[in-house]
Amino acid sequence: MFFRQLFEEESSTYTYLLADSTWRDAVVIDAVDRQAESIRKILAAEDLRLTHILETHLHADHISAARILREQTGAKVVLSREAHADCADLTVEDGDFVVLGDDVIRILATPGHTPESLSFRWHDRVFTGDALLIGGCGRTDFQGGDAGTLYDSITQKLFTLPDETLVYPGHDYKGRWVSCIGEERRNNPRLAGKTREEFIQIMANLHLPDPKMIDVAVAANRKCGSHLQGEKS
Ligand SMILES: N[C@@H](CCC(=O)N[C@@H](CS)C(=O)NCC(=O)O)C(=O)O
Ligand SMILES: [Fe+2]
Repeated sequence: MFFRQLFEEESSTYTYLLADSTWRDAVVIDAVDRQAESIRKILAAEDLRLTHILETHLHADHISAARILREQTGAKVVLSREAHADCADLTVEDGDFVVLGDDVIRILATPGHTPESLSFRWHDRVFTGDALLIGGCGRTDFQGGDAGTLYDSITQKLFTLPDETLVYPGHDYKGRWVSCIGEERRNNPRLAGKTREEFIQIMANLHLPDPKMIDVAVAANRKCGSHLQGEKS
């Protein structure tokens, strides 16, 4: 088992590289365009073959490296069916899986931050995108977000995983890298001891500024992100 967590500073995004050490097959989750070259270098240095490029959702705060990595490696871009993005090579829904070497990555539909938000479960860990963050959760005030739906996703799909399941989020803005389900279920201030109605109230009163890149990022990510330099869009 090979695992690497990368951090992209401008958008505070985590990218994950997972691989099967026997077969040398790899997948990447939420790759940022600015990091395409570092990802390619890691793959080469570790002698890994990228088979799938997974996106937890259509990001509003950065442009995906999915398209660049597909052009360089031939890997398949995987998005939720709910993304309605023609650029995807493979669309998935709740209960589907992606094969990685001898194992599978389970797809959990966790809508709410956006309708197409997915989480990915692999071995002892779950990659929650912007559904569940460490001590928080994704906002629900744009891109078709819905707080009640997010509450249901987190409490019914994520908090029902074993307590010791490691939680690897899509972002962290305070330097935290990993949590676990038990910790979030007991202590996440947005969710612990909160009813669905209380959660909806909390989410309605965050009043966060829009991400700086929202207009350009969502449009680009509908097309799987940036092209290699010099190619036409
Ligand atoms: N300041 C950041 C804001 C990023 C942002 O709003 N991120 C979304 C995820 S796409 C979120 O849910 N953030 C949760 C939070 O800030 O608590 C930017 O401009 O990019
Ligand atoms: Fe997001």
